[in-house]
Amino acid sequence: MTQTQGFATRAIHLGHDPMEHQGALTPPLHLTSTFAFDTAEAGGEIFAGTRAGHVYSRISNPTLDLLEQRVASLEGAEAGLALASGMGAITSVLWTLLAPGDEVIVDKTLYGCTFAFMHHGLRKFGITITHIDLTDPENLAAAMNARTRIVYFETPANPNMRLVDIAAVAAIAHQGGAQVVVDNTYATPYLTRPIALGADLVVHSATKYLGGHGDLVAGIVVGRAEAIQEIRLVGMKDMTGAVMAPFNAMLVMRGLKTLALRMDRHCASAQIVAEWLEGHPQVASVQFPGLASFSQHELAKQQMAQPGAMIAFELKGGLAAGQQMMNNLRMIARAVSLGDAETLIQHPASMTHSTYTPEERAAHGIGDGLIRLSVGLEDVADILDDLDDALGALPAARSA
Ligand code: 4LM
Repeated sequence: MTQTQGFATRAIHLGHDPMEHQGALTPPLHLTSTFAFDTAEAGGEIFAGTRAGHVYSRISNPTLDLLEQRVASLEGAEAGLALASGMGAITSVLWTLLAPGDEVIVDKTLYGCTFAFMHHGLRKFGITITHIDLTDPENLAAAMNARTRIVYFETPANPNMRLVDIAAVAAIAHQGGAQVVVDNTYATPYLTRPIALGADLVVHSATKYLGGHGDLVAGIVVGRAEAIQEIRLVGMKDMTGAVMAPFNAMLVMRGLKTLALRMDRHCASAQIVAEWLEGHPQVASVQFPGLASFSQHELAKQQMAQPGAMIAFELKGGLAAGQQMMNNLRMIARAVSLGDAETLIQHPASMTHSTYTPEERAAHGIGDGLIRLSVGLEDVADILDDLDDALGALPAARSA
């Protein structure tokens, strides 16, 4: 298996030769906490890092190892590390890289728990969190200073779909000596590969598209081998302990096999749904990178192979109409998370982003009336039908 093979091929085959495993086509699941050493001396050498081998599954495990190789390859990175959750990945990375007195510069909008970790976690330990509008990379040049260690952002951002120009931001961050960490959960490596654009580390909630079936919680970080080893041995092993369970690694690998296929369908359906929503009389605005009306449509075309499958929209009737519409739905699930086969809808202000105060939400561009839709893999006609009935039953539509 070589890196020159295609994305889907590597997602299915990379790193596993059935003939090395008694012909087992599916990689074995290593359900073991610990690993026996041939001799006491060999154990000591594995601990010291002078001999290859596994010690204990809070540090490494062959099943996780394969998943790490596959995601690293798909992201175009040297190495990967599998963690218990997206938050496990984010916290392990930042605890490893930061010290009191350091500064992290972040975009205005972040997933609610990432925002909470930075504001309520890192800040308690003397780390400065500075939000700037990274949609204009020039703002970074003005904000960088000697204490800036990390520039961190999501693109597209959860929940309001802001995009950040990874190459432009990475160039400025590196000039100032900072590392760039990108949360690529929304785009997946099938749509965007931040490492090739200059990012140092890429984090994922593998709970979402990588797993793809809504049956697990998992995280991944990829980057240069040396940096990943440090995050493994410092952040994950000794600080968070947030290791992924081998069974979940197995499920994420099953999900990866269809990532390309699923993303094609997710994206095609989301384009149809976004255009349909934009034309609906009850809808005030739609944020979706694939719409010509999207303010960063050009950047989306340049940086994303396809526009993704997350849509943010507001109704003319605001929050009350949004909640009523959500309650009217029959098939689309009222649920947080994203990237599942099922279409999911949620209200960020009262759900995923309730970790922000109302004032913070206002300052960070998260509208109270904003509704977030994760377009699933059902027949798109059924998704539209459900939305049409739910919107059509709203009072203003009836009187119109
Ligand atoms: C949600 N999101 O939005 P774990 N990074 C991004 C995310 O959207 C999330 C995480 C990290 C949602 C969960 C309820 C961009 C999560 C955190 O949930 O720890 O795997 O990932 O609905």
